Amino acid sequence: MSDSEEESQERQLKVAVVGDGACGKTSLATRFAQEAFGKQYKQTIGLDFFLKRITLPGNLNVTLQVWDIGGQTIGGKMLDKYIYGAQGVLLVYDITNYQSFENLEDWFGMVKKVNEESDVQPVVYLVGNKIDLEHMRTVKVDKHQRFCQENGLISHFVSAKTGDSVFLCFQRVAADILGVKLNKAEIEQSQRIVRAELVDYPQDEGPVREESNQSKICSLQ
Ligand code: G3D
Ligand code: MG
Repeated sequence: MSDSEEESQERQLKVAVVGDGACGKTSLATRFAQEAFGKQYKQTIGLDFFLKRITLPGNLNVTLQVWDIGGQTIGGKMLDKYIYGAQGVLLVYDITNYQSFENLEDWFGMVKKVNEESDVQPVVYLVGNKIDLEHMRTVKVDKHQRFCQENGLISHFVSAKTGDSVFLCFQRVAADILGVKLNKAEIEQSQRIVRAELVDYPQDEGPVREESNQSKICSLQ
C-alpha cells in the first residue's frame, strides 16, 4: 500500500444516518454526496454507503463514508452493522411528522446499545429535516432543543430538498469527530455553496435566492 493510500484510509470517517422511514435519510445522503461528486458520486453496490471527500480547515482532507440504513427498521437484523464503528451518527426526523421525532428515542437507544462496549462514543447529531416545510412543522424547536440537552446531542436543521445546511451538517460532524474547529467564515462559505447550487434551477432567478427558505422552496416547486 502506498503512503497516500494509507493516509486516505486513516482519514475515512464513518457516519451512519438513522431514523424513521420517509424522514429523508436517503435524500440527505444523496444530496450531500452529489454536491461534491457531481455525476461521479459512488454508491457502493450491495451496501448503502456513499463516499465523499471534503476539506476541513487546515487543508485537512477527509473522506466521509455515509451509511444510509435503507429500509431497515429498529430491531432489523443488519442494523447494528450499519451503526457499529460509526464515529458520527445523524438521528434524523421530519419536522412535520411528530411520530418520527418521538421514535428517535428508540433509534438513539439502538445507537447506545451498539456502542455499549466501545471505549469511543460517536458524535451524535439531532437533525430536523424538511425545514422548507416550516409552515407544516409539528415538532416545536423547544422540544428539539430539550432532546439535545437531555441526551448530549448536537442540534442541526436541514432541508434535503433545497440543500439548505446539508453540506454544513456533514462538515460539522467531520470537524467534531476530528476535534477541528470551524470558524464563522467556513460556516458561511459552506452555506454559500448551497445557494450557488440553487442557481441551476431555471425557476430560481434573481432576488429569490436572497429570500427566506420558504421563498426558495416556492421557486423550486
Ligand atoms: P428515507 O430514506 O428516510 O425513507 P427519503 O426518506 O429520502 O426517501 O424521503 C422520503 C420523502 O420525503 C420523499 O418524498 C422525499 O422527496 C421527501 N423529502 C426528503 N427530504 C425532504 C425535504 O427536506 N423537504 C421536503 N419537502 N421533502 C423531503 P416522496 O414523495 O418522493 O416519497
Ligand atoms: Mg431511504
